[in-house]
Amino acid sequence: MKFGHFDDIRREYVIEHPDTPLPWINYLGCEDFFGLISNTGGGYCFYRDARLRRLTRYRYNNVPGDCGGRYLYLRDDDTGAFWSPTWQPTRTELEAYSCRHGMGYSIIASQYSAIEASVRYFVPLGQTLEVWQAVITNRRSSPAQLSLFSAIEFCLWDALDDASNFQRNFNTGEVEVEGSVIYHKTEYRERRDHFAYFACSEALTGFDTQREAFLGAYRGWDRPRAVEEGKSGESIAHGWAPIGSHQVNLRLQPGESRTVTFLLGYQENPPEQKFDPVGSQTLNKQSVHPIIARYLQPDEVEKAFDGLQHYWNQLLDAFQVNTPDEHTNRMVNIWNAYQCMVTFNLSRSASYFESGIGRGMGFRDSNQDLLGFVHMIPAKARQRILDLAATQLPTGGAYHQYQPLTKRGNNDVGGDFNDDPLWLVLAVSAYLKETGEWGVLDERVPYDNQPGSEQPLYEHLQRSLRYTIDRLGPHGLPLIGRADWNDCLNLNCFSDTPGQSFQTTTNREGKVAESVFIGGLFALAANEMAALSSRYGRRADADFYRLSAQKMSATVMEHGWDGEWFLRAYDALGERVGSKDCPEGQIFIEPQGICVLAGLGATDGRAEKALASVRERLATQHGIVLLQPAFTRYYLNLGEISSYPPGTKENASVFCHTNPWIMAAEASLGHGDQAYDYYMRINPSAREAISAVHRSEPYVYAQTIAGKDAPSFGEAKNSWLTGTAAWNFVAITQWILGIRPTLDGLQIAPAIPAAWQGFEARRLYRGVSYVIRIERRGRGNRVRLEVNGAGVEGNVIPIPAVGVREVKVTAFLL
Ligand code: BGC
Ligand code: IFM
Repeated sequence: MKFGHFDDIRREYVIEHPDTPLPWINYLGCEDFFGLISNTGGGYCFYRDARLRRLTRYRYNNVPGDCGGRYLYLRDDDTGAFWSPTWQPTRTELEAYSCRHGMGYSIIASQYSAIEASVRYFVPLGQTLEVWQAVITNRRSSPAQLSLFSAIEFCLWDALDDASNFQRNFNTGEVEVEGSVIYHKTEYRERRDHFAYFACSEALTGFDTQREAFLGAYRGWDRPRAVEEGKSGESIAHGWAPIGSHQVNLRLQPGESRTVTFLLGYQENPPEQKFDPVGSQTLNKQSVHPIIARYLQPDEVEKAFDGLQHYWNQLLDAFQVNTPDEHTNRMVNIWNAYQCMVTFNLSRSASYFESGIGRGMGFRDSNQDLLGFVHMIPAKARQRILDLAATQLPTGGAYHQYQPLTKRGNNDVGGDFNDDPLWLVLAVSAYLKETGEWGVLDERVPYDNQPGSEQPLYEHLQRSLRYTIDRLGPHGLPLIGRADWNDCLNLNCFSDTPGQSFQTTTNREGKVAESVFIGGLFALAANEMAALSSRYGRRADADFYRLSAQKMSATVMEHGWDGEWFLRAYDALGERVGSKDCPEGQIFIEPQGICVLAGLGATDGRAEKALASVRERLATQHGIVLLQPAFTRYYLNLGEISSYPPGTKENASVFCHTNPWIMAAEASLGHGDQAYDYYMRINPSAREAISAVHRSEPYVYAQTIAGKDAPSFGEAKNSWLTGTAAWNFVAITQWILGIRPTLDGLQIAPAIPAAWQGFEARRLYRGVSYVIRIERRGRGNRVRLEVNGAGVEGNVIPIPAVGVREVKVTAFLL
């Protein structure tokens, strides 16, 4: 069953039923002001930091679900009937409903009692406000007398405190109302720093700012007293729960439309004002008057909307393909790239699964996310790299997370995730392959943000690799530390309290756990570093890293091979993890993907064998599960991974982030059909037809799909903020379609399905527009390139200065 359809021309997903299995959301904003918006108007917004500058309140575990958002109510003043044009919160059965989620905007339209309403929500570029533009049309044959009410609930800024510190917070709330603008000024006495405003384009019939006055005691958002009675309470909040609600009367003739605009914004005062202890307590309202006046004008709203569309078109146009498959096209051209940008903006902070108060920016996550957006925003990717490197520790290790507002590393979840530093090497390598901007390696960056500790980025990368080399275990494999990519594989834990075991890193008998996965990752990163070093004029370093990669590869082949696949690890007692000898968890996906990608087993058939084992043991119709057999009980020596029920999360779900490693590995061996088959199994658009099973949004990837051991096999969870976005983009564009940036130019090495005769792509690369046409001519394992009509040796297009390059590729593929 489907709940909507894709509109690829408008780059939108159109939801046709409000009661989707889960709220299907979108993101507003792409700079400093962000909003999450569901298909029924739910969600919240914040300025930069979802925890510390939360404008509106949202209750994750609310009943009914997804209640709290950007609400409008229409009331027929002749009959007293009222409804919500976004369906929530009244959930009145509508005559028509659609929600168009687009690139940075959502439009929710509906009809009830022959009154049509369409509300467009977006954040203008360069502004810290969201626009809700409502167009109300009377489709009746008689005049309609309507009241339109708005309603939002303010959050008292720090979302964690807001949800817990009631003894204080029930006293602090303050507002001001001036004309059609409601100001939220809680905290202003103390900080004189920031405030929020909620403006309306019309003269008001009434307003409310105190929640209980608007709702009525013991009522919910579905039946506010003010709406039921058609009369606002003119309430001014003193403490308790400040809200913003406008009431506007509309008399519409048959066929007549009216546009009513609301602005919900954030304003920050200049530093002089906030740090002056005896400064004025007067709200700096005049600072936002011009902004409000501007965006209440429909032509300004239109201009801003056009600007937003132009911004997204430009980003997405950096890479467009036309393949024989519509699911591939729309994911590559639109949604996968869009999701990569959302992970750039939000990291893992705020989604319908991440509360916005829990997590900062992950070191590992942000480095990997970069692989998916570097081609769209190279300059911002560069800054991200420098920010990340500045949190690196002098040992080469990393804080696992840092705070977006301060850009400082934090120890909230502890450290010692021993894979962390290696991802920085892969991120920088991806940046250099994309841009060729070698100057970045000379940038002086501090360690742990400590002034005076600055060293060139190149040295940071060296320390990243050194970190692994300095931490090898009994088999010569890298020590895993607290965990590697798999946060829940906690092998150094022998606490006797199962619930706490993953927090300890003690080991017994002098043995410490080792990770085969980090071995593979190190080989991959060290080879990348060797390539960077030699082009950077450091020949001796290049030799060292090449040798280090070879040594590590040999160690993995000797101690990390289990006969039919790569082992996962050795636990702290030196026992094999991910081996045929284990009672459960005999094979894990991660080392199969990363080791093959690092070139391990390429010449002796072991890479082929490892991938064949994945096919036989891990692949399912809903994707490749993380391990088999799933853990059916808790294992003290494995930690959190075995705390999950079988088939969920790290315990044998289809952990989507890892699937593209296998796709890329298959493609690297020339197995186009197999790589593409895996790609399609988790492609959200291809799964749209089974939305009742998949349940999450069909336009973005989710972190997991329940594995075959789970009762809900096939159900996706934790959509949007996941490394799955970046890695799938890499797998399809660089490995299957084979358009791969390298240090020497764009390489064309497709591994496409046998049924495809070819495809076309447009790729902006180092300022040059490439128009690439690939045609399959026969079997083999090579391509012939013609660039602007002239034949070129090999499969890498030499880098020209500027211009347009027509590239004809004749492919002879397996
Ligand atoms: C979760 C893991 C997740 C990790 C992220 C853990 O608490 O259970 O699934 O990967 O947090 O850091
Ligand atoms: O690798 C991690 C990631 O950093 C956070 N989410 C889960 C992944 C696997 O544990």
